[in-house]
Amino acid sequence: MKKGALIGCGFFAQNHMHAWADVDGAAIIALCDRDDKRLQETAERFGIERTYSDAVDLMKSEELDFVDIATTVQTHRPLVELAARSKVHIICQKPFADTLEDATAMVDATAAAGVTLMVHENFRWQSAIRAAKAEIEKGSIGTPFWGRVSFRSAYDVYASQPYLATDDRFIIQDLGIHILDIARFLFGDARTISASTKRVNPAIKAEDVATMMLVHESGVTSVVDCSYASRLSRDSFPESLLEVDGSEGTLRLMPDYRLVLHNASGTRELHVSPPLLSWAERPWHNIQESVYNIQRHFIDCLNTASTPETSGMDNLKTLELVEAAYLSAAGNSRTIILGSA
Ligand code: NAD
Ligand code: 89Y
Repeated sequence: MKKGALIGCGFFAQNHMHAWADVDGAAIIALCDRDDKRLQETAERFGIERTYSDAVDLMKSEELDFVDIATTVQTHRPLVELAARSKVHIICQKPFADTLEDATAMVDATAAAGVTLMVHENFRWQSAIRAAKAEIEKGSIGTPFWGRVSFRSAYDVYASQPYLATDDRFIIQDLGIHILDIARFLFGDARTISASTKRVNPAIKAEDVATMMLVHESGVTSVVDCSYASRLSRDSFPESLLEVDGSEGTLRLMPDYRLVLHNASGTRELHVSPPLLSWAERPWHNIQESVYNIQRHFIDCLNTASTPETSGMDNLKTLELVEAAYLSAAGNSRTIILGSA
C-alpha cells in the first residue's frame, strides 16, 4: 500500500480524494491546508484523522510514499522542492509552474532526489480521448495530416474558481494547457505555434478566448481553440471535441461523446461516454473519471518503477507551448519556433 498525503484541500482536491478512495494500492493518510475550515471539512468528509496546517510539519511528522499537491500554481515550486528534499514521490496539479524556470528547477530537484514527479495533466486520460487515440493508432483513418482540438463553452467556471477571473493569465494557462496537451498526445510534439487571444467577458482580467495553430514534428497541422465566451444553444462543458483528417478517412469526436469514423469501408459511430463513477456529478464526470485514471496510472508507475506519461520532464513541453502561445499572441500572432521561445 502506497501511503500519501494531500496538500491543498480546495475545490478540485475533493475530486482527488474521491478518486484516491477508489484507487487500489493507495491510501491518503494525512491532509494539509493552511485554511483550517477547508482542512477540517475535507478531513471530516473523507474520515482522515491526521491534519496539518503547514507542509513542513506534515513532512516532518509523517512517513509517506507520495504527496499529492492540489494547490494553485504559486505554491507548486516550494512544495515540490520540500517533497523532493523529503524523498517522497510527487503528483502536482497543473499548471505545473508560472515560468519555465520554475518548472525546470522542479524537474531538476526531483531528478536529483531520485523521486518520481508526475504532473496531474488529466485531460488526455478522459476515456473519449483515449478511444480517439486508439482509433488513430490502429489506422482507422490512415496517416493524420490535420487536426482540431476544440473546447468552447460559456460555463461559469468563475463561481468555483474565482481566481480565474482575477489572474493575469486565464484561458491558455488554465484550460488551453490541457487542450494543447491533448494535441501533443494525439499528434506528437510541435515545431511551431502561433496564437491569437481575446478577452470578451468585461468582468474578468485576462483572455477568455484563444486560437492557436501548431505544426507538429509528425507533419500534422493542428488548430487548438478554447473559449469561455461561446454562448451555444447546447453547452457541452467540459467536453473536448476533436476533428482529425487522415490519408484514408476522418475522425470526429462530437458533443455527447459521439465518435464518428469514416473511411472507404463506411461510417462507424461509437458512443464513448465516460462511466459515471459513484461519486461523480454531471457535467464534470468526464474530468472526474480522468482524475481517477491518472491517479491510478501514478500508482501503477510507482509499483513498476516506470515513468508517468505526463512526467515533470514531459510537461515542460506542454508548458513551453503555453509560454510560446502567449509570446505569439503578444507579438501579433507571430510564429514561434519551439525550443527558442
Ligand atoms: P483552491 O483555491 O480551491 O484550493 C487550493 C487550496 O490550497 C486552498 O484551500 C489553499 O488554502 C490551499 N493552499 C495553498 N497553498 C498552500 C500551502 N502552501 N500549504 C497548504 N495549503 C495550501 O484551488 P482549486 O480550484 O482547487 O485549484 C487547485 C489547482 O487545481 C489549480 O492549479 C487548478 O488549476 C487545478 N485544477 C485542475 C483541474 C483539472 O482538471 N486538472 C480542474 C480544476 C482545477
Ligand atoms: O481549471 C480548469 C481545469 O483544469 O479544467 C477545467 C477548469 O476547472 C476550468 O477551466
